[in-house]
Amino acid sequence: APNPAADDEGRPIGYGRLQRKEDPRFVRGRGHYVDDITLPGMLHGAILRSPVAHARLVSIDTTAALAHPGVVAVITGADLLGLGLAWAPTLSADVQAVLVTDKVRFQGQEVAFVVAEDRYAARDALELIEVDYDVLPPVVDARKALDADAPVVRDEMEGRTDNHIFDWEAGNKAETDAVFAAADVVVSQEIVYPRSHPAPMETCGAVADFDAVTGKLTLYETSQAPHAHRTLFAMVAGIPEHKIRIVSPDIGGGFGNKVGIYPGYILAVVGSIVTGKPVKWMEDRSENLMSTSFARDYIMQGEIAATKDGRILAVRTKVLADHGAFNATAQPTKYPAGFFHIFTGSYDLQAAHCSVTGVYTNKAPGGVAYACSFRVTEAVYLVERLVDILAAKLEMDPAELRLKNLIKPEQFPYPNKTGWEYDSGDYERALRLSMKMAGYDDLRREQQAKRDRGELMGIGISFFTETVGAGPRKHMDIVGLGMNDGAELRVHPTGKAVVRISVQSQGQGHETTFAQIVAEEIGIPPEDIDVVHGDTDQTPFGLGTYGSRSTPVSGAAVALVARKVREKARFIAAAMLETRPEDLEWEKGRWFVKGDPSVGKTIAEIAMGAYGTVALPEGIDGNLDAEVTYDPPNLTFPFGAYICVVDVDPGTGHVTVRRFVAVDDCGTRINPMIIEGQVHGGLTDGVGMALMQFIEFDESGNNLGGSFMDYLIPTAMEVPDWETGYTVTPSPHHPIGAKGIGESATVGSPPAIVNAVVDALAPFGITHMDMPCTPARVWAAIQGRPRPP
Ligand code: PCD
Repeated sequence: APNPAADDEGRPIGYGRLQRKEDPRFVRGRGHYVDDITLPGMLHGAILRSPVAHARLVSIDTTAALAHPGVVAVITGADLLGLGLAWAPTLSADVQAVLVTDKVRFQGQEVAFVVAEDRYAARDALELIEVDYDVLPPVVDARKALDADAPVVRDEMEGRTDNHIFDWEAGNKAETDAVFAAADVVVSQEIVYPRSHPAPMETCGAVADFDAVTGKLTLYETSQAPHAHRTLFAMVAGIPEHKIRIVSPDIGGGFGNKVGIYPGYILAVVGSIVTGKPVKWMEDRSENLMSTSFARDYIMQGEIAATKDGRILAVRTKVLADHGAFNATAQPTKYPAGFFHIFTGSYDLQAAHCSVTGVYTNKAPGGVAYACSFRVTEAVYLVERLVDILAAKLEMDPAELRLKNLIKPEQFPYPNKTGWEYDSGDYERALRLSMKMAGYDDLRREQQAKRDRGELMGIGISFFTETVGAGPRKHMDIVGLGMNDGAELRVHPTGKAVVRISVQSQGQGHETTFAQIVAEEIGIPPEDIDVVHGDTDQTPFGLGTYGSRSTPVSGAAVALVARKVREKARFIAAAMLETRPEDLEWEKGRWFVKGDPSVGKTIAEIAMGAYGTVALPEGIDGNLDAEVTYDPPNLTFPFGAYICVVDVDPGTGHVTVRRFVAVDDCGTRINPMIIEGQVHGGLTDGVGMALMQFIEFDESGNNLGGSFMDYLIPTAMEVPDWETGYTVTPSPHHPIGAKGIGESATVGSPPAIVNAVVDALAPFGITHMDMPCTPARVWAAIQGRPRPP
C-alpha cells in the first residue's frame, strides 16, 4: 500500500498524510450534530437566566408563562428541590446549582426552564416569568475575594464565612528560598493570564429521551467524555447506569468547553422525565459565553533566580486562581491546579516551588482546561515570560539564554523539581531548527535597522514542554474514575475491521488516525477499518477526549488491541497452515513460514479461517477479536520551539503578527497533515488569546464578553501563513512512540506572541505587558514614555 510519508517525515505510521475519512460528510454538509436530531413528539427547552450577578431570589411567578400557547411545563429551583436535583456535583468535589433556589451567584445563572412545543414558544415564555431579585453587592475581583468584608458567595454551605476554596502547593519551599537567597540575580513580575473562553463553533446542547416504559434514558449531548457523563448521570439522577445511553454525535469543536456537565443537560433530562416526551435544549452564543466553563483567570506572582552569567537556578510563584461561583473546574482529583506544577518549563533547575490559592467570585463557574492539559497553558506562559524578563535584565539574547539552560538529551528521562518525569526530549535540536527556519540572526539585524529608523518590530521566542496523556491510575482520577481507556477490535470474516474506542472526536480526525494505527499494526488498509466512537452503548469505557489524551492513552490502547489480534492471528494461521505458531514470522498484513515466505496467510485469509471450520488450538475461539484497557505508565511530554515576529504601529498600538515559525515534537507522527491542521488551529487560538480575547466584567459583575462583538476571535485576516517544522523524539513508553499534539500550539504560542510584543516595545523600557495586547493597551503602554532614539 502507498505510504507517501515514508521517507521524509520520521517513522511512517499507517499511510501518513491520509485524507480525513470524516471530511466527505463534513464538506457536503452531512455532519450530524446534536441540533440535527429530531425525535417524534420532541419538545424544546429554554433557560431563563439571571440578569444580575449576585441577588437573593425573593419570588418567582410562572403563571403567565405556563398559560402561554405551546408551553408544556415550567420548571423552577423549587421543583428541583422536590426531586433532589437542585444541586449537582461538579467535577471538583463541589456542587453547582442546576436552577437557583436561594441566591443568584453569577450573571447568566440558570433560574428557570421552560418546555414548549417549539423553540419560539419556549423563548417567548421566558419573558413572561416574573422574578423578584434582591440585588446584593458582588465580589468580582479575585484579589478582593479574601477581604474580611467581601460578600460571601457560597453562604449556603454550612459554616462558611469566606470565599476560600483551596490552597495547594508543589515543589520544595525551603530549598527554593535558599537558592533564591544565594542567587546573583532575581527578577519578579506579576503576570495575569486573563479569563478567556473556548468558544467552540457549535454551542452546547442536548436531546434527552426518557422512555418511561423501559426506564431507559437516551441522552444525545455535546460531550467530550460520554462514558464519564454516563456514570455521573447514574450517580446524580439515580437512573441505573445500564439504563443510560449517552450519544455524542458529531461535535463542532470542544476545546474543553464540553468536558463538564452543565445545568442545561440535566434540565433536558428532567424535562423529558416530567413531560414524558423527548426534550431538546440548545444554547445560543451568549449563553455559551456567559455561563459555560471559562478558562485561565490566574493572577501569578512569579520569580526567577539566576547567576549573573545566565544560568537559571530556580523559579517560584504564588497564584491566585479565580474559580467563579462554583468550583466546577475539571482537573484530576489530586491536582486542584491541574498540571500547573510543570511551570518549571524546559529548563534544568536546582529548585522550584509554587502555591496556588483558589477563590470563589460572582462569575461563571468553570476553570476548564481550554486547549490545555489542565493548566499547562498558564504554567508555560508564566515561565516563558519570566525567562524573557530575565534576559532583558541580564541584557542577554533570549535565544541564547534558553539554549544555555535547556534540559540536555542525555538527561532524559528527566525528573523535574515538582515531581514530573519528562519522558524524552531533544530540546536544543528543536530550538536550533526554529532559529534556522526563522533566520534568527537576520531577523535581529532587521530589527536593529528598524529600531534605528524608529520602527517597532519584535521577535518573541517560547520554548515549551507539555504534559499530556492523563493518566496513570496510580497518580490520577476524575471523580474517582481512573483515567484509562478501552479499545475493542473486531475483524470480520472478509477481513474488514471495526475498532471501537472510548474517546470522542470533536474534529480532531480520530476516524482517520485511529484507523491508521490499526492499519499499521495488522496491515488492513485504513479504508477497510471503521472507527466507532461517541456512543456509550457501542464503545468500551474510557475517560474521553481532552488534555490531548486520545493519542497517548486511547491511541496506545488501539495499538495494543491490534497487536493482540495479530498475535491471535498467528495461532489461527498456524492451525490453517498445519505448523507451529513459533515457526511463523510476521510481515505487514501476513504471517508466513520462517524460511519459506511463499507459504503464508494474509489477515483476511486468517479472518475467514477464524470463522471457518479449521480446528482451532485450545484456548483460541472462533473469531478475530480482542479488547484491552490501557493504563499508561506515565504521561507524554511533547515540546516545541516557537518564534514570532510582530510589527507594532506606534500611532494606533495595533500589533501585526508578520511571521510565526512553529517547530513541534510530538514523538512518532501518525498523520502529518492532521498534525499540521492541529498546529494551525492552536496557533490561531494563541493569536486570539495574546492579542484580542478576554472575558471581562464590570464592577457589578456584568459580563462584558457575552457576544462575538465583544469577545473577539481571530480569523484568517489576523494570522500569517504559519511556518511549521518538526523533530521526532519518540516517547519511550508509548507503544508506537506517539505523544499528543492537539493543544501544543495553544500552549506554546501566547508567550511567543507576547514576548514579541514586549520585545518590540523594549526601546520604551517596557519589560512586561498583560494579555491581551489590544491596540488600546499597547498604545496606552507607550504613552508618556520617551520615544526610542
Ligand atoms: N495525532 C497524530 N500524531 C501524533 C499525535 C496526534 O497524528 N503524534 C493526531 C491524532 O490522532 C488526533 C489529533 O492529531 O487526530 C489530535 O491528537 P491528540 O493530541 O491526541 O489530541 P486529542 O485527544 O485527539 O484531541 C483533544 C485536543 C484538545 S484537548 C483540544 S482542546 C483541541 C484539540 O484536540 N480541540 C479540538 N484539537 C481540536 N481540533 C478540532 N478540530 N476541534 C477541537 O475541538 Mo481540551 O482539554 O478539550 O481543552
